[in-house]
Amino acid sequence: MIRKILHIDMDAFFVSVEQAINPSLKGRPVIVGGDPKRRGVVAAASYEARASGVRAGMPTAMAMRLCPDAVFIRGDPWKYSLVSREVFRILRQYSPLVEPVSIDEAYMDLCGFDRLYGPAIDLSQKIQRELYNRLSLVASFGLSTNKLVSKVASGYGKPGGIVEVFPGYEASFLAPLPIERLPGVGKKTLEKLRAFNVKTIGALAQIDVDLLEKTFGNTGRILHERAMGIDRAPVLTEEASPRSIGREVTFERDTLDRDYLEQVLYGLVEKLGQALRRGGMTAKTVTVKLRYSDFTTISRSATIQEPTALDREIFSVALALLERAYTRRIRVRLIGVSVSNLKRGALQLPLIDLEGRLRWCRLYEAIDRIRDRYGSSAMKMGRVATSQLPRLQ
Ligand code: TTP
Ligand code: MG
Repeated sequence: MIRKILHIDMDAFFVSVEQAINPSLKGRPVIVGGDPKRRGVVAAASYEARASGVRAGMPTAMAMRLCPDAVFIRGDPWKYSLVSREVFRILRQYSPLVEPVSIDEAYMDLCGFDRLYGPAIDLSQKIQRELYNRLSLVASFGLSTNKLVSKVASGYGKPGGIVEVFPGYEASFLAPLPIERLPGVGKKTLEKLRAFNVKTIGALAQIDVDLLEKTFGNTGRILHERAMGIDRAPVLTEEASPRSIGREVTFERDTLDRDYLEQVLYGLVEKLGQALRRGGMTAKTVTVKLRYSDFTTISRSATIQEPTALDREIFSVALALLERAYTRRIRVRLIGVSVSNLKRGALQLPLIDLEGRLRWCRLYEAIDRIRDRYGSSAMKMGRVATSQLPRLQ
């Protein structure tokens, strides 16, 4: 069976996100990177800035000299990773067979998709349009029988292109391209190949395999195959998300103290929020469980409109649920909270109210980092800061 593999790579990704949020930046030279005064480097440059020679990885100070008209923006990784997750969410609407490669790059296995969506090229156009309409982002697409050729093809079509290489034409598509365009060819290999006077992928494909094996060992054979446009690697999807995540605690002594229950609930929600963010997931349903001292157990659930990974949003629902669950005036022995209806992917955009939510995301991310480093007691939010809490699992 002939495979159909799509490679997607967003154009000038960090810059495009900034332009989506602030459309007045569109069409202008824009550089996203680290502080020039602190020896920061360029992370992304718009194609207009690239025309002046600006490239990713170059010192920001040098980029500003090359392109003095450029608008410079300090990068904000949180913002880009949120938008990235939204991109992946859109891709996964079409197929679960999505392999994320980097923040702005993915493979999709479209085998057998023509029955559902028609020719793969039409589907690519549809996805490209959707990314633009929903997120104001432009992506380039490469389509072929394998990952290697599709990746080269998407790069070939930048910016904004869709390039399809038909089955049987893999080697001839690659042949005229310079060897540095062949993915997986590192600096050292490049140097050695130059010493062989090999400049194009086609020239590499013509070198005797045994000679390549003698020079590069096992890599030689792989190199030869790749130069011929052969790549059997499958598209690897991420492991499936869990169905739910829960945290609960049984008190050493049963309690009637309502404030205390709220504080413990908050502590549990913090753990959930952190687990969600770590897994790159959001949740739509929150459930609170109470067990009374007579072992009767009651749980209450609610589903919210916007999926979330933010403690404060989960907590406001959990608190209302506690209200509904805590109806008897007898002691409580256990409290638990869980989230379900999980999805991999970012908080819902629209980009308009992105900023407010982003501020919270950044705050929680900073807290997650501090806790990763110093333990969970290193940082407590107001509600749980002062009281003695049981140890939470
Ligand atoms: P790339 O896909 O390599 O670059 P790009 O999306 O900016 O431009 P294009 O694909 O159109 O050529 O990288 C994706 C993002 O990753 C990029 O926008 C910024 C970030 N990045 C860095 O932070 N540092 C780097 O050195 C590179 C190459 C990228
Ligand atoms: Mg890109």
